[in-house]
Amino acid sequence: MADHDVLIIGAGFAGLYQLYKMRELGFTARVVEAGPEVGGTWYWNRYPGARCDIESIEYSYSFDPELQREWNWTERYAAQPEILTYIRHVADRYDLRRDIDFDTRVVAMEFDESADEWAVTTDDGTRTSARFVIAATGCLSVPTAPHFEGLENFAGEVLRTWEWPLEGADLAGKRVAVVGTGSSGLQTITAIAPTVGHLTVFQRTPPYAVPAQNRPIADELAAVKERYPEFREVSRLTRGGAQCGEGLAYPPFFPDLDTDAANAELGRRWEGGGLCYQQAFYDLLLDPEANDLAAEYVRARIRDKVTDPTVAEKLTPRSYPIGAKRMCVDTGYYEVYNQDNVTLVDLTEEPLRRITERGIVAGDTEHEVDVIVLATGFDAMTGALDAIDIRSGERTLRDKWADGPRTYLGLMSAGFPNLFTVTGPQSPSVLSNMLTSIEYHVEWISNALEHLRSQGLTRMEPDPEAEDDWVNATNDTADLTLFPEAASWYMGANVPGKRRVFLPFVGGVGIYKQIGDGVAIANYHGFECA
Ligand code: FAD
Ligand code: N01
Repeated sequence: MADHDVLIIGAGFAGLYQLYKMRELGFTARVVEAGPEVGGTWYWNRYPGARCDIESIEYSYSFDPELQREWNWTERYAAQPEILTYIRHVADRYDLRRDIDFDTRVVAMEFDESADEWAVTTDDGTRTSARFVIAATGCLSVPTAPHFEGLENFAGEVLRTWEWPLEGADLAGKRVAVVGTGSSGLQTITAIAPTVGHLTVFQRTPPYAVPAQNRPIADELAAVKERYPEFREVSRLTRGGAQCGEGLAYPPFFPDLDTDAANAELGRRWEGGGLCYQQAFYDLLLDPEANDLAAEYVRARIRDKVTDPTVAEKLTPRSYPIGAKRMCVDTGYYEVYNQDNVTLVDLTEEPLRRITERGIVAGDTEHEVDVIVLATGFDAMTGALDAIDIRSGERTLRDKWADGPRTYLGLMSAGFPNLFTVTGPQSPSVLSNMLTSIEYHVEWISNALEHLRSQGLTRMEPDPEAEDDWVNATNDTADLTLFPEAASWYMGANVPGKRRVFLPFVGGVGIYKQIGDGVAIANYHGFECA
């Protein structure tokens, strides 16, 4: 008999809700969390300026009507401390901590065919067993941490956005370098530029950033609270798991608009703020012409904002379609480059050669700094699972996924019974409001476990054919889009040696829900249950 019905790995948004559901259904469950606190992403990423890019009204749990009625978000896009406070509140409100082992990392798991259970080993050498394991390990929880020659010789301080010091960092008056201009770099740069002595930004690929138009949201929140349950129902059926203020209405198709109307739509989205800019045209990531116009609109805004035309040009993305890498949401990012104390180094012109005791050498120039901030990103979607030695029979999951992940619905992988992944690869996950996708997966998995129990069954795994079909469907649909044209983390392109495969399911949250619901209703079609 296994020690637990369910072992959950990770105590971020996903793991906490999964624990709540398991308890509600009467399963014995234990959570193992590598960190010392709940929060996952929002515990680790404490860098200055960290905040969400999905509106707080939507980037929060919906499972408890009282929780969403009582909680008051202060801003349209909540900052990291507020989100972490919220997650801690959730952990305390439902008394979740008593079933969590903190500071404990799962390092290995082996499936026991004779007992239909997993033997799980943690980094303190403890072994435990569970009938089911649910990996709530996060899509962006393992840094790539690229090797920079000489980093160990640097005499100053090295900070990493993904494990910012708990006590914070005093950067006032210092010479600071930031390497990386994705969302983490961009938020850090914007937040620290006013107070550092000198800021040198090392940019390899410029992002497309749209204004957040962040603001207090007391009135908006009160209005949504009046109809929160219906509001959430709508979000679950949208493409991105959030509404962009427009419910289920489809964005216009680009060919239906003349150039003036298309530009007006882009202007409206730009003024509205946030990632909803990508919703300007339904086919923005399908039609190269639509994409070019949307990209050009942003390029023109960069030229408006940045006074030095040479710097503006360096900041202008031209090498990939807009939206094909995760867009950034900014609050004064481009304006930072008008400050006298900020220098931009374009690494495509002056490659980063090495790090010395004094600073960073790019091209022929040594940039002397006191602090280096690395904002270089994550081994997305598969990194946390690859980091665990997951074995079933003769195979490891790592080997099975060497040429790209293979899953059915992003929930399970054939040959690895009783192992579920929350927001796993080939599910909408990172292309959506993650809270919508997390809740959907947690509820789907919970219903599946209840189904097995009600039938007296102990084992579930995908039928290999159903898995093949899903893998082909996810790859084929991604190939219809412009996503594969960018060297993005969506494609695994930011990790040397990682197979380039589009990792999430591109078909949208609403369609995915209909497929997932249909599979469950059809007696878990495509799964073998025994
Ligand atoms: P995580 O929050 O990543 O939690 C996973 C947990 O698992 C971690 O605490 C980790 O320590 C633990 N873990 C991993 N492996 C092991 C192991 N082997 N043993 C034990 N523990 C393990 N998404 C959005 O939709 N909107 C946003 O605005 C947004 N902003 C983001 C901002 C940042 C800075 C980052 C990095 C990501 C952002 N995301 C956003 C994505 C974000 O990761 C998800 O929204 C969400 O927080 C993920 O929750 P999770 O519980 O699935 O994973
Ligand atoms: O990581 P990234 P991130 N030398 O991979 C550069 C979410 N998130 O942590 O583009 C020099 O986007 C790299 O350059 P290039 C969100 O989903 C959300 O910023 O590969 N540079 C890039 O500029 C996001 O997409 C928020 O050429 C190197 C940067 O480092 C995801 O997390 C905030 C390099 C990495 O950017 C990841 O974001 C933060 C090298 N060797 C995160 N290696 C919100 O706003 C990498 N780079 C909600």
